[in-house]
Amino acid sequence: MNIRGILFDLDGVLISTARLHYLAWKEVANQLHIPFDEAENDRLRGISREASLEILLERYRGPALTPAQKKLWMDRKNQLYRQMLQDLTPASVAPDVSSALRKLRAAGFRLALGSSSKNARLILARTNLTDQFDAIVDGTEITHTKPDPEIYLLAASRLALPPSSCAVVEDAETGVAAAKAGGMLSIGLGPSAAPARPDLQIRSISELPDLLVHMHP
Ligand code: B16
Ligand code: MG
Repeated sequence: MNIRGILFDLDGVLISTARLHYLAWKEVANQLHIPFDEAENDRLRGISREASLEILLERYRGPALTPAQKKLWMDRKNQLYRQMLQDLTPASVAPDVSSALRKLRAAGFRLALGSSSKNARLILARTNLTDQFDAIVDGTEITHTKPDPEIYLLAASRLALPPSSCAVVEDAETGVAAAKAGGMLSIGLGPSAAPARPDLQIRSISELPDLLVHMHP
């Protein structure tokens, strides 16, 4: 198998922002008297802000919310989340993430980011990761979110590579499904990705270089 490009998810793969998303949604859930815990939060991985609110509202028992009210709650969540992102620094990038990116670049792979988050560029800037990527696609550039393959197809095309020459690294079921639908090699990181049956499963990003290096032509 010839793999030339690696397409990375952001939240939950390169940076531990899943916990920050959880804390922000938890605040909204509390205010709306919706039961919400970290297990339920796993359903929001890789899902857009709009779709995340709809999942949260499955257990909402108050009067129906208008579209304008939904927008206010999404804005509230995003405001809380962005406040938390202010604490990110280059030190927020785990050493095994930096090391894996460095080794993969040295091995000749082209690297791209494919994040559903509209905050992805802010996160990359605060953590000094922007320059690590040959291409970046975020939630502001796509019409259909994961599990639709749009984000990864766009990332592959920005690397000027066919999907079959790319591997996707994902922590979410929706992201693995997007990779499969796009015709890329899917690599699941951690237990939340496993139910989508990725082509390869890893427990830590430190396993990536050894796994992929022999696939480079
Ligand atoms: P925002 P990823 C996703 O990012 C997150 O996993 C998901 O929890 C979040 O709701 C989504 O981004 C949208 O994020 O509200 O910041 O636009 O995993 O695709 O990097
Ligand atoms: Mg993710």
